[in-house]
Amino acid sequence: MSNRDTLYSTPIEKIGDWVFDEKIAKVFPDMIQRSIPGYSIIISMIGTLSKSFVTSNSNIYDLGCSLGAVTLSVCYNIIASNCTIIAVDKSSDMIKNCQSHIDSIKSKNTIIVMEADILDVNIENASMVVLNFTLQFLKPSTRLKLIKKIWQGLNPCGILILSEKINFKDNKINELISNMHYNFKIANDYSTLQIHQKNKMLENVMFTDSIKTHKNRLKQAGFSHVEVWFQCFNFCSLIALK
Ligand code: GEK
Repeated sequence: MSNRDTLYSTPIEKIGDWVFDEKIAKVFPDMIQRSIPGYSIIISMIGTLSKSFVTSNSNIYDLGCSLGAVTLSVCYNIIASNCTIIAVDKSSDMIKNCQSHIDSIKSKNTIIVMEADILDVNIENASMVVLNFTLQFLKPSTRLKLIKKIWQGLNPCGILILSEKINFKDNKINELISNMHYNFKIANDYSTLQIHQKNKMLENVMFTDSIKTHKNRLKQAGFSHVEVWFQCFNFCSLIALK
């Protein structure tokens, strides 16, 4: 049972930057469900995609795995045999909790949980790589290099799934869709104060791109086929095929 996210519901005197620490790890499943429209659909569809794309004797990477939701979805759905799922996160609190989830399940495939910066991880023999709401937390100047590394580490016909919060160049649309997301969080029982304080904390930590920027970067890195397969408000998920 996930703990209810009541963080930042009282006024904070000095608002600092967002950190993926123990407090966040404890409430993470509830927080992400109530904050990202379509999160559970994306998680279950990644599992479905793994049935078609994961090949036997290959690696699957869950980059920025948090508590391992993608890893578990893939693990339960893979049809191929002798696969290794590598779940990576640089937050030690996320990794601790992720490891204990993984330890509590039975898997016919190998799962490696790794505390590391995804910029430092080798990608090799991969049939599927997932960046589920992680790229947005990387410095924009490092993103192309990471996507190129993923492209190089993917086997022919391999897939990258990239889910992100996005922005829109049209200011009117950007405001309208941001309001739709705000109303989604209000409907999910977050207060105006919580939303405001969290947004402030994320200001120097999360930088969104437009769909066009994502597509151009994926193409520049070498991906031949790139498309959005899911979008709800200012959240989307893309597939990129090698
Ligand atoms: C899910 N994918 O539940 N290296 C490794 N990890 C990083 C890095 C980095 N450079 N930067 C950020 N992270 C998950 C949700 S959450 C999304 C991903 C969110 C990690 C960070 O520690 C955090 O756990 C995760 O990326 C982002 O499907 O909270 O909106």
